[in-house]
Amino acid sequence: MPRTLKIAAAQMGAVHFHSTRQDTLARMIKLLQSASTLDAQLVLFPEAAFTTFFPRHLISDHKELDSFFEHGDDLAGSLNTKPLFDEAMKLRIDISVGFAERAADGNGYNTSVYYSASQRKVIAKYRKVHLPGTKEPFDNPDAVNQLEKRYFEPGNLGFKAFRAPDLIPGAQKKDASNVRPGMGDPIMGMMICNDRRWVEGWRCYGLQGVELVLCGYNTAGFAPDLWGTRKPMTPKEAEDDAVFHHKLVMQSNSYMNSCFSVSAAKAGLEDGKYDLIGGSCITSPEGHVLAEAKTKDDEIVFAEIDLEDCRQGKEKTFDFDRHRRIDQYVPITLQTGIIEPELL
Ligand code: CDT
Repeated sequence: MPRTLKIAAAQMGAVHFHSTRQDTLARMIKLLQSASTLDAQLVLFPEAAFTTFFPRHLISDHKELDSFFEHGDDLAGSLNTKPLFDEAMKLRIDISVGFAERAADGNGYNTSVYYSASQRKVIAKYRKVHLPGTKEPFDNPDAVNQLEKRYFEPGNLGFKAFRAPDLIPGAQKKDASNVRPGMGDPIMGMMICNDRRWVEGWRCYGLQGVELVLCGYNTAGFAPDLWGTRKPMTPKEAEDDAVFHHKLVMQSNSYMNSCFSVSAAKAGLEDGKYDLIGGSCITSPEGHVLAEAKTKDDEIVFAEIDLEDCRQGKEKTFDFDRHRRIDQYVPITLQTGIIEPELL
């Protein structure tokens, strides 16, 4: 039985250090409205969508730093962000959106939430596990910094898949007779930017039968102090490579976990000098790109997908239950860094 879903990535162009919250929010609402003209049921916004990607800046003033964070637990009810959720409710579109979270205990997290329009509430929350970059800025004053380890704690909510209700008519519920895999409400998982490069998170979701992975990102096009680039590399070559690697991980991990994925970039030239890649895309369980961004500006990337297409991979090539050999994977959870074999 087909289980179709109309999904969209809301790619955002540059958001500058001094862009106002109101302007950025207005752009997000406009994107949501244009996704609505395509009958999108779910729209994904980028990582840290409401502001510029502030971790590239060393900000020592507490008040200034805090202005980039959302406070309190109720994103859908907070003044800065509420209009986006109100619009989603009005248009009956589920949204997933990334933001900097200041938790009640004072810790910062790089977070995303999933808001169900039919439930009128946030039904799932994820905190970014893999924080790239450094705690201290580089000595080189021209370097692009990525101070996520300074501003955020590593996510502590795990990779917890969840079901999104009321998107698929006739989806099987808990109390149904004859319950079968692949007949219920869509199974989704969130990750944020750098997480997409790590197979472990994908596999955690794969092991929960994930059907759609949502990933917002801010990826520098040219940051030689951060990226392990081949040298010499022009900014254009580095950016092409960064887009290639982005799509590579979305396509290959979708394939290996028999799921769709949608990714949404914050792109473009921020503050006239920080270049972020575009490349927002939707990929299939066979690893194909179904739709992708053509610009580095505000743009909707849309596809109609059939979650039923996840079944053949989950039941054949990647039938985990029949083919995985966990006794042979021990180092994966016992070891972080590399331990080379002894020298000959
Ligand atoms: N935002 C984010 O996680 N960006 C990283 C840049 C990596 S820099 C070492 C990314 O993986 O795209």
